[in-house]
Amino acid sequence: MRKCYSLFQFYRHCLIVVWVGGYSLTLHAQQLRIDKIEPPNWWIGMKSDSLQLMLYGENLIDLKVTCKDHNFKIANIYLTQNGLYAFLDVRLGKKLLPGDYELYCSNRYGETKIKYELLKRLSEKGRYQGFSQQDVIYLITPDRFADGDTVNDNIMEMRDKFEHSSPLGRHGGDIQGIINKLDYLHNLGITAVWINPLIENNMTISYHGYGATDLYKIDPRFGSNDLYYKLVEEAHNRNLKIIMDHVSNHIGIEHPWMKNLPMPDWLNGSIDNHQLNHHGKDILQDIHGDSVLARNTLSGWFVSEMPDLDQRNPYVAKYLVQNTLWWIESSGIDGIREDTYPYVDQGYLARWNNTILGEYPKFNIVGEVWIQDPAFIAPYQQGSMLSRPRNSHLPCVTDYGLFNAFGDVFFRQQSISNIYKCISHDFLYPNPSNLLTFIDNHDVLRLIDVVKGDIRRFKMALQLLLTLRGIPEIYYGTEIGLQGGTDHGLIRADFPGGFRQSSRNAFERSGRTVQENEIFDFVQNLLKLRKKFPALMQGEMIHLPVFNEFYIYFRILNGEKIMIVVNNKDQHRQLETHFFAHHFKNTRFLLNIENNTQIAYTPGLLLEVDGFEVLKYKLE
Ligand SMILES: [Ca+2]
Ligand SMILES: [Ca+2]
Repeated sequence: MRKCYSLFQFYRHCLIVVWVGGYSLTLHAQQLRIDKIEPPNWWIGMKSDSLQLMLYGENLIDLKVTCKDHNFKIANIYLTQNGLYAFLDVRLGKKLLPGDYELYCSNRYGETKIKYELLKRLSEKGRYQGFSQQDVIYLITPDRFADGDTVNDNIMEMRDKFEHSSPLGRHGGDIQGIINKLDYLHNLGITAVWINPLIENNMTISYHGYGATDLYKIDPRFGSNDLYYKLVEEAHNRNLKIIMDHVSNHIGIEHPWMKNLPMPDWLNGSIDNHQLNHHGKDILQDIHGDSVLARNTLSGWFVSEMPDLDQRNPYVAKYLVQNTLWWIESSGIDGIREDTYPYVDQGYLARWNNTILGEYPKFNIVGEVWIQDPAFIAPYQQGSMLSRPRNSHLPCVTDYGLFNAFGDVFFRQQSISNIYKCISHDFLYPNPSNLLTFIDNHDVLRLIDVVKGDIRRFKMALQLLLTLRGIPEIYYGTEIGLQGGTDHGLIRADFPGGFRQSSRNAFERSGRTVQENEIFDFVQNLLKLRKKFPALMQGEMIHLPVFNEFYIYFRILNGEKIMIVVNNKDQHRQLETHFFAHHFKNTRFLLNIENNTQIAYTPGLLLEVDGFEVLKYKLE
């Protein structure tokens, strides 16, 4: 594996090991000690010349830090009262070169030297690419997708042991497992992979990754930082993009900060005295909303195991911004999915987005806004006239409005006009093309369970997802109709064949059931159709009001016009086309893009549509 690393990555790995060793000093009581610096390195030539280093140690009271190179200028030092942390404001001069910079630290408890590394930035080519409607995103819960390295299944000194039989236990999936399946994903037709958080979660019941205990380290159960960089490189080699799942809102309660908080206002509240969150997200936009309850959504702890960071503290904000830039620059990822977006201080997030997009203009960020009404989601998108603060700078939001409409149609079996109504609210969004659309994900019922096993409606839902506007996301396993359950641990079921405990290998045709192969082929073909007919991905969308449970819409791009007809009834029917005949001006025939058959167009054409069928015609 290691031989696949770039020389640069290998070189950097060696240096970090040496330097961490360089920090160690003989330990005596009441001695100055510096254990760790974050960020662990930085780069020459970033947009901003300011860098804030967080030093962890002991007896840092009255610490003085100097650097002989005046281009590495330490402009300010902030020391915390407990003597355990120091924040250095550094100004990086234009003449700085990549290399090691020696920082001389001293106070009444002693003196020590530490080294800090500034790296040369890598070429942007093929990195930080962003994601768009031209992509199809595949969402992976890494503990449950594939175990590529059984040696890391249990790490002795870490909480949360390997417990494959338990739905809430760790199942052993990891980064190597994902690398091993990149060819499978490429073959399926996926173009981007969003992976639930991979950073260290030394917590109990934290296989999901949302309780960070080290914001600069990949969890050893998943691999290492270097293996993550390799994943991004291997994905890029296959024209697959990588989207990182990021959390600004909270950390895990076992984070070392919790034993000695850097500052009293590092968190909203404390372990002993904090509010639990009432999750009232609508209140945040409601002009009649109760301000105390609104404050609770922003400052209450998401759950009691997840301390809420106070991003209004400028040191917390700077830490999080730099941490995010560090991961992007280190790895070359293409986008971020930002967790629990409405729960975070919005002023901070606007600056966070703006800084990231200023550094990486092609990058894309999607905020998880789990509210069902588009009127309450839209204000979070960049350029909204409704947002507070005025510009969020957030390009993309999760389309929980459409998700809810899908639920109305496919779970609650209501009229398909719910989807029409939802999409007709797109005028609220500054950019409806940059919505992340989905029917299932790691938090909600799997699609096969939504449609209660009805394959025709399962296929209908996927066809809508993959031909309506937006950036579609497919949850791992949905491409074979994987079943889940109502419980989180079951929704995030093992992909069959990803684990040594699996009784069959559904990554391969021979290991799939007849129905699974039927669904796999169906999804693969749909993804091929999107590539063959770009109008399906990025065309202008025109839709007609639903009548008699027919939903008809067009995707139009550069003269390519595709008509999609959805029959939301369990019966074969004829569709009269005369009332939208204006769409067939100059149309000679309708080409069925799925089976390549043609129908000659004549005014008053009747189209034959099977029960729960979705027809896709190119107008020629
Ligand atoms: Ca493993
Ligand atoms: Ca919060």
